[in-house]
Amino acid sequence: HTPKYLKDYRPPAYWIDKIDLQFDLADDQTIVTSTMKIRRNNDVSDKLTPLVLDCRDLDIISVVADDMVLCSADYELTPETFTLPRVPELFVLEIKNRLVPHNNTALEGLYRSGRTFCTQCEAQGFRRITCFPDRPDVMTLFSCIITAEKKKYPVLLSNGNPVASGDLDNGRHYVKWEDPFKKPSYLFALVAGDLSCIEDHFTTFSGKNITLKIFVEHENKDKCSHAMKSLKESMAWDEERFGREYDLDLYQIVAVNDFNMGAMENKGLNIFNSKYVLAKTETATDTDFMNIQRVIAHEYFHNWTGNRITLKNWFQLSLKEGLTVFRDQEFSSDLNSRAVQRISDVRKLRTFQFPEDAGSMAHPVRPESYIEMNNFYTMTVYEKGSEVIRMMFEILGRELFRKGMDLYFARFDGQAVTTEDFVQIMEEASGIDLSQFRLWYSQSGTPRIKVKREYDSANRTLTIHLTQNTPPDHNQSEKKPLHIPVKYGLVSLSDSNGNSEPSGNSEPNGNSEPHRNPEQNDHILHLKEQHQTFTFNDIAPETRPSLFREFSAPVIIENDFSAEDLAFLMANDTDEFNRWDAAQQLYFMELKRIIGLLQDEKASNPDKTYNDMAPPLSEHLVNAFRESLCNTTLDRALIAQTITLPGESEIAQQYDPIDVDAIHRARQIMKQTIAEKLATELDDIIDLCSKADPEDLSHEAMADRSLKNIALSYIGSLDSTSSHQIIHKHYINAMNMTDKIGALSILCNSTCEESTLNQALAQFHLMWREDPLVLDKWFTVQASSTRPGTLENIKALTCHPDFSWRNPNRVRSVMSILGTGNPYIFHRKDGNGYAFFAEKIIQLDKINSQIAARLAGAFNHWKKYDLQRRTLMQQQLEIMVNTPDLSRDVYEIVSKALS
Ligand code: HT7
Ligand code: ZN
Repeated sequence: HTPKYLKDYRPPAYWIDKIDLQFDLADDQTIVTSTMKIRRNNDVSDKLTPLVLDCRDLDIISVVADDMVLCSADYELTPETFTLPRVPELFVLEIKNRLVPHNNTALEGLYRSGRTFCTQCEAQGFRRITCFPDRPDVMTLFSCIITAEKKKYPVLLSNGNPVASGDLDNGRHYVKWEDPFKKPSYLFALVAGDLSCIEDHFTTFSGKNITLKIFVEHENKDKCSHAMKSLKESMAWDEERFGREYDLDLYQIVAVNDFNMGAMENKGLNIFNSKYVLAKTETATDTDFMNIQRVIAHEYFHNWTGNRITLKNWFQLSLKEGLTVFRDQEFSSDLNSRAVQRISDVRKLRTFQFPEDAGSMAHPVRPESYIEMNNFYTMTVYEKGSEVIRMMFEILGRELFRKGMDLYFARFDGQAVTTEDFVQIMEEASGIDLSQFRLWYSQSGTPRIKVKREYDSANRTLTIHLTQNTPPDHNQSEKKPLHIPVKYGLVSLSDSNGNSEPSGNSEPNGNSEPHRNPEQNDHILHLKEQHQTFTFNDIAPETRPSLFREFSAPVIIENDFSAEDLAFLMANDTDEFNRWDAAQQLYFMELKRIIGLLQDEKASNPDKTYNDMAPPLSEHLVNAFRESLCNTTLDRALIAQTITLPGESEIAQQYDPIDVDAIHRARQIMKQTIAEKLATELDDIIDLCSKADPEDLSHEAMADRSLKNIALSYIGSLDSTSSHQIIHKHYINAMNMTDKIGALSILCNSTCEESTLNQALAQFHLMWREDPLVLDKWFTVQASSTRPGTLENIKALTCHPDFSWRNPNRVRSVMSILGTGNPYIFHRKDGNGYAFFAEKIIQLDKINSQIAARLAGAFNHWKKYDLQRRTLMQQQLEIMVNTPDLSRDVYEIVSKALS
């Protein structure tokens, strides 16, 4: 399990100019024949340089070099490499090997999902198919002939264009595919099965007609229209916003049920987790519809940012992922509500990336080492990577950023490049110095920004002191100050546009002008030093600064606002994101106060449980909440976001040690008190928002449903039969999946009678047991419950006939929910949550180590808990790390957690 280091990167010793693949598929085995045109890279190799190809547990049948049959003594085969000690400068190598796809439970390489054959090659799955330099900087022309029994596998797909097809003996047939674009092996794909196809067309801006095809199981043919619509929207948007046109005549998407991640951008043949393709309002929620639009777009955008321009090595992963996430976020913002999109993206960043950046797996956006590459498809690479691109967008401004992107596409098309190449292009296009900014790629951790205000009433000046500090970690013991763009406005009742120019000094010594480039966006302060001061002149008293508007940098902001300041900003800030954020800060402030009261009471009465305590909620919070809830001028989707309390994991980040039970109880008290005090207002909102057509997917209809369901969750938090009856009635009357699963989830978290809940769950199961994606939801709502007995129920769910350890969606629907979505149950004080979880990780590791490693991340923050929990988690980590034959994937996560 030795690490690979960025500093050890060397260009490849040999190039593969062309590879012709043949797959002979059968139920019991697949024979792969690969014919490669190999050329020495004379820049780095000579005739003594051996040819080393990657492979993983391959069963080699024959090897032929330039028509010479080789015997096993002519080459060296280890579980991970195939080596020819001496090779000519140019030659042809043919390797034949045998695969058994139905035994491939890792879902990497060639495997079966139900009756369909499919592949997953990113990051290093191609080496499980055949011997090859399986690295992204080896770009090759691919052709692929697939042969299979025609009746069972009428559809045979690969990348590029079909160039030949026909019938063979014994009921078999073949299709030959050629991809005209050179690509790295991670973008290779093959699919064979009995699938339905939905077809449409898109005409590009130069008038090219592109055929669009989505392949699904026959019974899902009626669930593809939203995915197709999203694909056409993505193609139009990329032309409009980035000038990018599609380059093949055919774009194919295949949906499969067994998939380790969300989707894969293989050239011309995207393979998707069916969760991100299939939807109709009866079976999919509004969130599912939004996610499908986003993921379809993300994979489509990779055609330029990832496929045409790819990676020099895997350390550069954020070059394609951070940039493509930025592009998909902008797409969703342009097509839907920008403010709601930003809020949801920031929530994701704060809930998942911030803790990752403060834990044992913390790494820079461009990591310097890895043991298992699959472990580095992280929130940091994707989400923080996107924030880094977004900051460049803010610093350069829209036009210069676009100029930089145009130059990037023109300069690097067809090449494998680095994040450094990207930053250099942005500098070249804009003339802006990004030397300090580059630190965002190499330094891990979330910067904390302290804000202090001073108002001088005699001179009417407002001075803002900003101090940045990034805590040291195992990546760097000392952190340097970063270049942080602070988008701002000043909010007062007299100046409601929220804009004012800073004057005075930004330098710590106080004698130079603020950094301002005329080409740059207005209203940005550039924080570059550890401490900087900005002074604004002619400022009315009672003016509040609105800083980091639209969350202009991925930082933790510690400001000096009072509850009154926050309520003011919540009501008056012109920046919709910051209005929402003011509400979140107000909730945090109050939650912290209640948690403190609970802990104090417990300290003086150790026998009491938190459930017996109920400190009162402050009046100002209820009032601010009422104002947001009843603001008839606001977008209802924004109201829904504003009245959503921070989750328990987000609250936990503010504590060391984390008091799981106090956090749970404080949030519960807040929810119940609001529900009691604002019952009438909540009821009115529920009525008002219940009128949307259940099939309507407009922003307004979705907004109504989101507000109704969050309002219902407040009602459902009350411990009264009448409130449970209201929720149950909504469950019964629900006419789409958003409302159905919304109500069922509230019931699962309520104190309603066991029989009411069981009846609802049984009815739901009976109705949907044939639909795997809906059944996942049934598992999820139960695993998310905080009712007593949930852990025992989760254990039972993993033994349910519909549960399978071989299906990642099903595993996630129970286990990921327990490990990351249900801290109150996972962190049960008796340690049973930990013991169960570790035992299942060890078992799952043998089936699918990638998914097992993801689950193991639930232990990454064990050092932040009380001594008893810490000890119990450490014990489980030690059991896991000492398990014989542990995979590289799980080993990396667990050993790093323990170190
Ligand atoms: N680029 C894709 C990554 C991916 C992946 C990585 C490891 C193992 C399985 C995988 N499936 C897909 C997804 C994306 O970011 O678009
Ligand atoms: Zn991606």
